[in-house]
Amino acid sequence: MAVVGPRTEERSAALFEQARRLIPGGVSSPVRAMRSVGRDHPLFLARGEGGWVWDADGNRYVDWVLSWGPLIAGHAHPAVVEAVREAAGRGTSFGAPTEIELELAREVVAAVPSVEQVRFVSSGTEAAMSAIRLARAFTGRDRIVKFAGGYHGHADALLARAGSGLATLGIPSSPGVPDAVAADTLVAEYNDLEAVRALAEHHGDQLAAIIVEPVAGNMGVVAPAPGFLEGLRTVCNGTGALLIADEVITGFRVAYGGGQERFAFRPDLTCLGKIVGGGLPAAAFGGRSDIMALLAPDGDVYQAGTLSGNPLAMAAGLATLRLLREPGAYERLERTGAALEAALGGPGVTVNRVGAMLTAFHHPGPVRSYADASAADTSRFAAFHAHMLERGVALAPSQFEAAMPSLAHTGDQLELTAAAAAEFAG
Ligand code: KE4
Repeated sequence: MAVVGPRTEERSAALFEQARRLIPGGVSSPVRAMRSVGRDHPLFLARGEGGWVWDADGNRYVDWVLSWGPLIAGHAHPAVVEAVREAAGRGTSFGAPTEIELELAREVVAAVPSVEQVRFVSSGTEAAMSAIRLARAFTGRDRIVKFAGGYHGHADALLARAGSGLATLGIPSSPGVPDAVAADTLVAEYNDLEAVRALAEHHGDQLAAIIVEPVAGNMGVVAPAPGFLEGLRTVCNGTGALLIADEVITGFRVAYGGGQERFAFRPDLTCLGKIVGGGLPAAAFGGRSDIMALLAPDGDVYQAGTLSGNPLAMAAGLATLRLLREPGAYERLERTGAALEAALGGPGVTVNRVGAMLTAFHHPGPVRSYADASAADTSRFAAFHAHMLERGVALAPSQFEAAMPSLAHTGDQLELTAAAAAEFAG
């Protein structure tokens, strides 16, 4: 349906009024509410194709959100849609092992350097929650270290000073998390290796794991400082804690083998999500076989899921990874990422980019930590976001999220984005 006449959001607004009576905040995930960019209602989206998305009023946008990362092949890629359609015709779920699940497990183990065994779950939250439980069981310890502005899903243990929606909404830590649980979660500043060493000095023999995004994506994009990831590996070796790489965003995005391939470090456990499910609900955690062996039914660490390894999600994930294995895929992602970086850059803007994930901070720069990111001008970002929407460009509705270039984005879409951003800069 093409938009005729002036741009309107009437249908989104009407749908939102209905939704908020039935769904808290009218959304199934807080960041979608678009509150931090000063809007009184979110956009209801209706259809996507490649790098384009249409809202319920028929407005078309270049989509740099792409469902927060899974759609690295773009919306409704024919190969992905056909794979899902074909799988659905054989049944949507069995609650039993399937050959297609084994096929994706084989692909993940082959792709991610440190993963010797992998288990599928239905969300990144489940992946991170399960990896933490496994690390606590393996080490017999309780304390974990996460990083301020790091987001690993909404499991109790991982919500202390988290990023993404909590940073967006200014929620320091969620109510409802028992003090006893929060007490075992230690928080350091991303890229501050000395702070981690100090925590290890004090808590070393109680430390089960350090969980880190190889490239921070939930404070906005902040790259690991030289030596930071290797330094965490050394701290873990010294204390007996496990290093967990949360590659839910970076997995298959910054390299086919994720951040651990791009930055050449070796975690003990890895969380995957988003791209591995190709836009359907699938995620995974994996790593050293001696650790994964503790999982039921072989071991006693319980973790389960009705829809884990869902065949449709496996099909979408396999089709997406197949597209990423095509020659030139990562060169194309790099080119598109660089072009978007140039398009969004400008006076008073610092663009942090690693491959096909980037954030344009409305901040003079540099932005190398959560403290730096938190000093960004979120009001100016909100004005920029609104300006770009008006001109048909959809950015993540938060300064503390990442833009997600894909294989589907075109030169025309980049030019549209650059022209709209240049107009804002004036
Ligand atoms: P999910 O439970 O949302 O599938 O994954 C949680 C998660 C874990 N680890 C990392 C590094 C993540 O980025 C995420 C989820 N990312 C957010 C956006 N940055 C999802 C968007 C939302 O919460 O609606």
